[in-house]
Amino acid sequence: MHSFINNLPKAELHIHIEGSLEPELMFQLAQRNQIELPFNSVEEIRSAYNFSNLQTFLDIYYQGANVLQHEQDFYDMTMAYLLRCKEESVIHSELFFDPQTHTDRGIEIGTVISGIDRALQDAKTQWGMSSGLILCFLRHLSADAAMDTLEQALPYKDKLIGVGLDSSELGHPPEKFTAVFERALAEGLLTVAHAGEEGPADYIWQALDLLKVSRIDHGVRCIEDETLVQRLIDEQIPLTVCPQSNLKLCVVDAMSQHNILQLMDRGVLVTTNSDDPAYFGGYLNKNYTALVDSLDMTSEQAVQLARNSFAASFVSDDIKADFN
Ligand code: ES4
Ligand code: ZN
Repeated sequence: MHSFINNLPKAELHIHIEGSLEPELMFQLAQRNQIELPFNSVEEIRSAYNFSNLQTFLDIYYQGANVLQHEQDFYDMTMAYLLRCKEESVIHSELFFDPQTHTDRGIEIGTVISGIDRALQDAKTQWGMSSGLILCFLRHLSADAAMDTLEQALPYKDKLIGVGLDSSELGHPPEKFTAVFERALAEGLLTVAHAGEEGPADYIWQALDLLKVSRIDHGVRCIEDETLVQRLIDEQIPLTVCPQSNLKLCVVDAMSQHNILQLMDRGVLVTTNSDDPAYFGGYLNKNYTALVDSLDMTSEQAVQLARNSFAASFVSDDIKADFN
């Protein structure tokens, strides 16, 4: 079953590229750029990865991103992830990046986008892997800061497929970002948002109705609102679920209690994704095999998840037909 999953062609739709930065590369970049890390070894970094909720993770994740300084650093991080995709039969990926984590440290948005995009183009030419890039606004910062970030990114619009919303969910409802998402939509960008990870089902309603999102990232708390579940089914609104992330951030108490297969069996268009693989102990295949090991997922269900990943992707309909 594990090798079946490894060989199954898949798409990944919820991966924060800064969350793919492995401790080894983090250490290497810290030395290359003469950045002080509060850790003395790769082992020390790994042992700090024990989280009790989203915020305890975010604090350490933003700190890790400080080692990223130059275009080549963003390239190296992205290429490491893409090579992993190649090993795991991930043939299409839609990646998030957090520009404000870098621009707030004085790094040009163009440096960030160029480094990531150059790796994406190399993966396309070298092994035919397709991808898309989604700019995420940090929701713990202001709506004005998000609008300013969108404006800085517009000269690079041709390298983006959409915008998203991430970081600390509770206390930062989607409605805070209605104007900036309206602007992004007017610029021809698609929209997605993290909602219903730690936040209530109401944040999912807001993301759909105010931010006009095409997908919900996480969304597992939809289960608390039956009318909402019915809407997700009726409108086939995809959820990009991240099982291993939910376990590590204590969104679920045990993998055996995860609702992803229950939602899929009810007809919700769920997908499986890795979120921040360097921090949560595994890439995409690990997220599939965890469902086999803890939820007795069948090969038919694994195939359904893989099909869903292409159906929920932003590739054009004629390319989708090729994937099926
Ligand atoms: C994130 Cl798991 C998660 N949730 C919200 N924002 C994030 N940024 C990176 N990982
Ligand atoms: Zn996420």
